[in-house]
Amino acid sequence: MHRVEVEKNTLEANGRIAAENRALFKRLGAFVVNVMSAPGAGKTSVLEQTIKLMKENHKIGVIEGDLHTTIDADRISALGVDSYQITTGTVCHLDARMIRSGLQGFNVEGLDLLFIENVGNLVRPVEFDLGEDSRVMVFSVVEGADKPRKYPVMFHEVEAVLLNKIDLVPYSEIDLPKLMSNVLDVNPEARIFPVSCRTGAGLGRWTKWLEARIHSRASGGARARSAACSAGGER
Ligand SMILES: Nc1nc2c(ncn2[C@@H]2O[C@H](COP(=O)(O)OP(=O)(O)OP(=O)(O)O)[C@@H](O)[C@H]2O)c(=O)[nH]1
Ligand SMILES: [Mg+2]
Repeated sequence: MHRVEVEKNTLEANGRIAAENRALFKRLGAFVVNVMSAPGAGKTSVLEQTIKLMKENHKIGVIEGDLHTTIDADRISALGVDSYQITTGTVCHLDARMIRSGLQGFNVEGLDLLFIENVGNLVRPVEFDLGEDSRVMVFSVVEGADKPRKYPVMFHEVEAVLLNKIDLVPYSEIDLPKLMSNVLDVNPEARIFPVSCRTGAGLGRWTKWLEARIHSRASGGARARSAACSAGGER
């Protein structure tokens, strides 16, 4: 019971800081996308490909969340895009306070698109509002068509699901139509983008949607979020 209270207070405090972050991002004119997934699904690869397609027309920055290394931030910097690494130690998600602290070392002014790559984890990141405008997730199709039903929370809480690594479909048992229908069962409003960072397939549709989403910002905004995981979930 006590643990439930602590969790509730933590999420409430997080929500207050997230609201401040959101107001700041809005004032500075940056559209913010929180990119989440299980480890290794392809978040950084999707960001690399997205940056290549969008950097000519958008001033982009990336905040990277990782347990220990700066590997992902280095991959982004190699593309000539400013990146900032937040290392979380043992914590399997970013929270609004970490983003606020990160903003002291990372200048968002002048950016029109800021990606935040969350720590690889399929459960915990979704509970923490960061002040983003949009939440998207990357899912590696080879993990299986049943996963949206087994781990529904993140699929339910995002606007878009990138089904990555479709180049591997011919070599796996994966039933792509079944996977897509399972995503829609959990979240009927989800935009689904089958993509491959290896071949580039599907990425144009994704970036087109994202551009339209940036332009419709005024009428959109972040989805209401609920702490759908029970208190005391893994960290
Ligand atoms: N075949 C194939 N491999 C991919 C694709 N996208 C990413 N990968 C590979 O998948 C592995 C993980 O990709 P990352 O982009 O590092 O994944 P991530 O989600 O950022 O990983 P973490 O940040 O560690 O959670 C790498 O070896 C990539 O080369 C894809 O579309 N097809
Ligand atoms: Mg990564």
